[in-house]
Amino acid sequence: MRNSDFLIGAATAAHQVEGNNTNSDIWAMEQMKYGGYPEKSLVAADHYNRYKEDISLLKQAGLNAYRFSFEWARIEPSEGIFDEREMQHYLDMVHFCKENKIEPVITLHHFSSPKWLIEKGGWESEKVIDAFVNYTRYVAKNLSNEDIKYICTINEANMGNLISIYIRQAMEQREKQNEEQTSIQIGLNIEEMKREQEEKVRENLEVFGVEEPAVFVSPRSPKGNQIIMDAHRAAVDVIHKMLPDTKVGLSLSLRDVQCVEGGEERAEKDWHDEFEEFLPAIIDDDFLGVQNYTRTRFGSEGELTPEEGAELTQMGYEFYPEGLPNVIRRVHTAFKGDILVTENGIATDDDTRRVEFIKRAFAGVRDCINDGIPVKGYMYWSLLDNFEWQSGYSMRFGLIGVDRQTRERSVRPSLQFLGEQKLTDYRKKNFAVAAMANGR
Ligand code: GCO
Repeated sequence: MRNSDFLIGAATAAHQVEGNNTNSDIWAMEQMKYGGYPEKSLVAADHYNRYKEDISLLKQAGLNAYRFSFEWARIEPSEGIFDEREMQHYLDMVHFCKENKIEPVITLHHFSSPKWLIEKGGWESEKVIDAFVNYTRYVAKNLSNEDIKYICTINEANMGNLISIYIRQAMEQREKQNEEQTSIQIGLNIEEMKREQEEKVRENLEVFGVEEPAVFVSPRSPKGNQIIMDAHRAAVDVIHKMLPDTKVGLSLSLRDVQCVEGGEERAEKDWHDEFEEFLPAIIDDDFLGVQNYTRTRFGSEGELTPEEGAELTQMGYEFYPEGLPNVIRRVHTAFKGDILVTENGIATDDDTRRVEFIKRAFAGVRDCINDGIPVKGYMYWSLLDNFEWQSGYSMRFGLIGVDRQTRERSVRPSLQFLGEQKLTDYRKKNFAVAAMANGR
């Protein structure tokens, strides 16, 4: 593959960078006492107004792709009412990318949903399927003249499944600890927890009209998982019909699942929950968006913490860029379509560690391609420092820093470094040059 065909880019998500996403569920939760968001997104990185500056910086550094999301809550702020001006905003972004020879990789849903969708039962209700199809149809109609190469329907379709598993594991852990406490203490805790739970329910009813809002990033039931997969499949059909030249897929959050002796079964189960459960819904897709940040290891007692002395990122993840090629190889054994790395990155204040991370991850991607795996692009997470959901603005993932007060951009060396990455294997190239010099 020539380098010009390969997408090297960076990713963002609307709610995390645009600012003032006021009709969305996450915005509503940010304003709540029990919504789970200690910090509000507010004006975020003001990318809504500054996207030209940001895409220009990406271009200047030599990148050729930009993955960003359309915000459903802006495009359809009330059910069935589409806002043409907001649609035009995203078309303007697409045009700006194209004018600058940047390939836009569009995500239709990246975690945040319109608030009205949650009031109707959210991602646990079958109504979401028709609602998502209507939104997709409207967007596809508007994209019909744009020659879009890639559309990702749903970002991290497996997220709710993973959250429910992590919560279950945490509760088991807590139960174990509780057994060691006295019964009086347990009594007090339970009283307090009950009161808090009641207040929470009251607040949810007030804001969303339901006791437990089923937002995209809440724990998912098996039925909810099926609904997400059905919504994806229905959207794929719509896009294939309306935009026959566009490749369609979704993305999954995939850790590099490893095991030490005794952890085989648990590791298998974890990979099933992250990937295999979703395979039937994606097996015929044009591509899969792979999103990887680290590895995880399982032993006989369950998930292991990183080894003593291992380097950790701001997120507390083990610094492990080799996780990406490992995941790509594993995915490819079961999924034969194209692979796009739609997210891979590190939160750190030390940009030299970001450069090192990209260097090693990219080398791994290059090896996968040399081994014949159809990896079509690498998109670093993230172009900008942004709103990391419940961690607020404390995580710095950006190739470009954003001043919290002034929103001023500061380009980090890692942006340039990513723009300089080539697919050619340097060792092979040097060998070829040497061979030529020797007249062979
Ligand atoms: C996710 C989302 C992003 C995150 C990123 C860093 O993977 O959770 O796609 O919105 O910001 O992953 O945690």
